Amino acid sequence: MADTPFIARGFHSRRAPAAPGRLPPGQYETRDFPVLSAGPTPRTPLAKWDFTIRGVDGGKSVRWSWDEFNALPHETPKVDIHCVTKWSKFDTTWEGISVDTLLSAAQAVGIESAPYVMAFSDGGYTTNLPTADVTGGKAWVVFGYDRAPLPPEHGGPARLLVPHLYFWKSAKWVRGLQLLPNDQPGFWEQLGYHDRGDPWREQRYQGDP
Ligand SMILES: Nc1nc2c(c(=O)[nH]1)N[C@H]1C(S)=C(S)[C@@H](COP(=O)(O)O)O[C@H]1N2
Ligand SMILES: [Mo]
Repeated sequence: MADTPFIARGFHSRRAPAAPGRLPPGQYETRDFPVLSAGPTPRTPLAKWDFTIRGVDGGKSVRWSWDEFNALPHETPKVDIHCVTKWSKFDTTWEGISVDTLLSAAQAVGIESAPYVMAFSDGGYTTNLPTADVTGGKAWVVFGYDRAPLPPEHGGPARLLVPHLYFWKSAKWVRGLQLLPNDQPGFWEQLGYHDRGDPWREQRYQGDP
């Protein structure tokens, strides 16, 4: 973590305390990158990988092969991530495609926008999000981490990255987004986790504000 101007000179510790206001309530900073997976790590060969956005009606969809996906404009977000199990990791660096880019391409082929999305993954994991939480430069489908290909245990070949929400919303091994007219709970949300998962409001479980 970078030194910050808030820390008084002469205060020496091996790990600088988190910058004020940077750690959401109840979280601690870690420098490790823990692996949290509800099941085995799926291994889909890139030749069989694709990414699909499915419209609400079930009719129209748009699909990118691995090569087509990689040909979209890349972004390199540097963000803090927050797991509901209370670790936060600062300044993680990723490479991938903005969800804005993907949804614009979907609209360009006549797929109407919708208020909710369900991310779906190899292995059957799902997570639901309001479309407003994956647009406006807040979410990506990433295939690079720390200047290298995203390792399988962290969701490679590609995962969703929605850093402003708890990290369970960042579906690993993601294969697409289903657009939805109404909100529906995904995997952890059906098991009692909060529908939205804003770490700054400590929305961990159902019933939290
Ligand atoms: N497909 C899939 N995505 C997933 C999960 C999972 O079990 N399966 N776990 C979620 C949870 S609870 C967290 S905290 C993060 C963990 O990501 P990491 O293993 O890269 O730290 O992935 C999220 N995405
Ligand atoms: Mo998590």
